[in-house]
Amino acid sequence: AGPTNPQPYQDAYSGFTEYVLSINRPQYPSANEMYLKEQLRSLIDVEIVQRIQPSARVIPFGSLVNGFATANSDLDLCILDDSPNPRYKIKTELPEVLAAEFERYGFEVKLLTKTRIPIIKLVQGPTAQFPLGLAMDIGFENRLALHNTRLLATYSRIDSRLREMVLFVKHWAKVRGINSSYHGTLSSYGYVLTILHFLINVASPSCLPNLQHIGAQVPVPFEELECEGYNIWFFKDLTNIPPSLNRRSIGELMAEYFSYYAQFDFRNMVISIRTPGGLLTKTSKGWTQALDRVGPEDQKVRSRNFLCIEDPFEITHNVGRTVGKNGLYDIRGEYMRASKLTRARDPRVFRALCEQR
Ligand code: 3AT
Ligand code: MG
Repeated sequence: AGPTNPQPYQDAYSGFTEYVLSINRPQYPSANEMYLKEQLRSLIDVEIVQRIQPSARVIPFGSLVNGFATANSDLDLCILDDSPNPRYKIKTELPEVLAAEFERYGFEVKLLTKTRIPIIKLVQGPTAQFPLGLAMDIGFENRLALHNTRLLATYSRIDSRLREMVLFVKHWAKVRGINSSYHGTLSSYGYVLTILHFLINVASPSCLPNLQHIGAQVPVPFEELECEGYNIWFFKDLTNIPPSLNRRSIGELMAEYFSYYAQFDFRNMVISIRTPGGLLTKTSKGWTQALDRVGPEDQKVRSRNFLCIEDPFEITHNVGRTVGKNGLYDIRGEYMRASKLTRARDPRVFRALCEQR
């Protein structure tokens, strides 16, 4: 069953809600696109990966599964292997073997080994099925990503306003040039966490419960409790979650979201959706300076702490670590601009919100 939101929302921001939905509607992926992407995943799984490494499997994660996909969004895949003696070692040997194999299949291939986990980036040129081409990210043994995908998917099933806010913020951040972890700003995943913090802790009454804090801790199997040493438990019984008392429109929530982050204390605070209240200080996390560590290939990996968003499970990981000083300046600037434009409540003014920068 999809999300249920009982009554129509209050309508003070109806013009802005209409604008948000008019931006989102053309971006909803069609059922056909989702079907074709699943077929491609299956082909990669069965024909390519399992032929090379029979014990491996290819699992989708990210927006394709969490409900936040847009038309033409990339395909995030994860390769897992539970075998105690696999043909190729999954993190050190398999990536190279597979990269060569994907090239034989005509994909444009880039293998990244200096990242936290090895990643293969595949690009397929325009085809009849994907006229705009298709980008894929394939990670190896990225198990925590499967769990955070599930957490996001569960939140998106509780309240349909979350998905609309995510699609709009993703679009806004893309056209305003602040949605690229490769260029010193924030990934879509980071933006989703900012929205979750807002809906759980800031909106009043709150729109979403904190799934990592509600519900009796009834005995659950170990796989639901821990992954790679991190606590991954969250409340999954959606039938026991009452609808939110917050009936604000999508437009009003969006306006509140922008104004909250326009004033947010990025200098001192850490966004933490697992924590009651949703905030921690940088000092309490020890996230006060840039941290250099040595990566898997002896290269220096820099984690900056200008903008801090704690991963809901991997709590030592700052999802915003890619954001540099200029990136934070741009992101803050865009939040302030958005807040000002939406406050005008005049379509001639707020239409500028998603103008290409
Ligand atoms: P797009 O439609 O691709 O923009 P998306 O929802 O697929 O949005 P991302 O591509 O940013 O989101 O991320 C896909 C998944 O990858 C989400 C999360 O499981 C993982 N991920 C992305 N960025 C990070 C990060 N900085 N830290 C940890 N996990 C991340
Ligand atoms: Mg993605």
